[in-house]
Amino acid sequence: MAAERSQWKSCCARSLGNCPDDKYSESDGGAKPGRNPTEQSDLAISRVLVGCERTDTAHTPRPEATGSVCSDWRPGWFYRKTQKMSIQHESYKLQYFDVPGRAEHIRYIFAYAGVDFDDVRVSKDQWPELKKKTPFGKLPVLVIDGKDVPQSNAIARYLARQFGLTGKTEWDALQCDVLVDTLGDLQESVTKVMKEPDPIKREELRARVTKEELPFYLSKFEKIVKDNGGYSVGSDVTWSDLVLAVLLDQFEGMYGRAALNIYPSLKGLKERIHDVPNVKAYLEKRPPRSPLPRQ
Ligand SMILES: N[C@@H](CCC(=O)N[C@@H](CS)C(=O)NCC(=O)O)C(=O)O
Repeated sequence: MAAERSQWKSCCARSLGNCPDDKYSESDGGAKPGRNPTEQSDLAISRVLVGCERTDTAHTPRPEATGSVCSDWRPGWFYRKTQKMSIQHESYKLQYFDVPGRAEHIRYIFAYAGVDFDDVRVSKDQWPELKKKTPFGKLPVLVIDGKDVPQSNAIARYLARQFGLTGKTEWDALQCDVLVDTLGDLQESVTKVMKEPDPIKREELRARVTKEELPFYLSKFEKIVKDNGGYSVGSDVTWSDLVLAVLLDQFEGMYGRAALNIYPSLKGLKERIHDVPNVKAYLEKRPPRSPLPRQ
């Protein structure tokens, strides 16, 4: 039941409000003082289920679906409307250091989906105490309704499923995982360069990554995104687009804004993601970087 509910939550979030066919407003159900959370969820869900439904989404249509299709779906709905749903379902506190590192894609997923989360940036001084309380002594940890969840990509994948960002089919979801893991391989090489303490070795590493690994991976990603008409998977935004946007942003930070000119599809994807109002708002309020605590 829980899985079914969350699936519907994502699906419905896309079509809630802003939809010309949606005859139901926020006040028809959902969060109200005096209602317990379960009642709120059920009311919220049943409200949207009878509202408007997309049939071209990643989500299996409910068996009793009436076939009511929203006449004017636009990507913008998704990130604007999930916020309301999330308030009625889960509370999120993301604990990580004040750097992009292994949490930036999680922050992008929240931002893109328009879901509120507590973006806790743990300082060097706070870390030793907090470390003892984390499940495996590492961050990020996402606290979901009071429960600690470690592992960045497990967290990101879970949220992507919750917010309908894993594509239309299981195959799409698999492709997202493949791309995210491949981006992780590239990220690891880039991180190695940044972490190398010996300046001579760092330059050697940097030269190798710049000349070999980055062009190897980026040209492949460029082709994939070009072939998919601007998306890394399928024909809609998925969490792998968001992970890619984070990495491309980092790439531009390292090599300058012109560096992406030879990868026009990747550049376009990154710019589109960064132009999404919720992502833009997150980027504008994102605090400046501070160093990672020593490990
Ligand atoms: N596989 C884990 C790795 C987590 C990890 O290595 N976290 C580092 C920061 S990127 C950390 O917590 N370092 C501090 C420490 O180990 O004390 C994930 O992806 O979440």
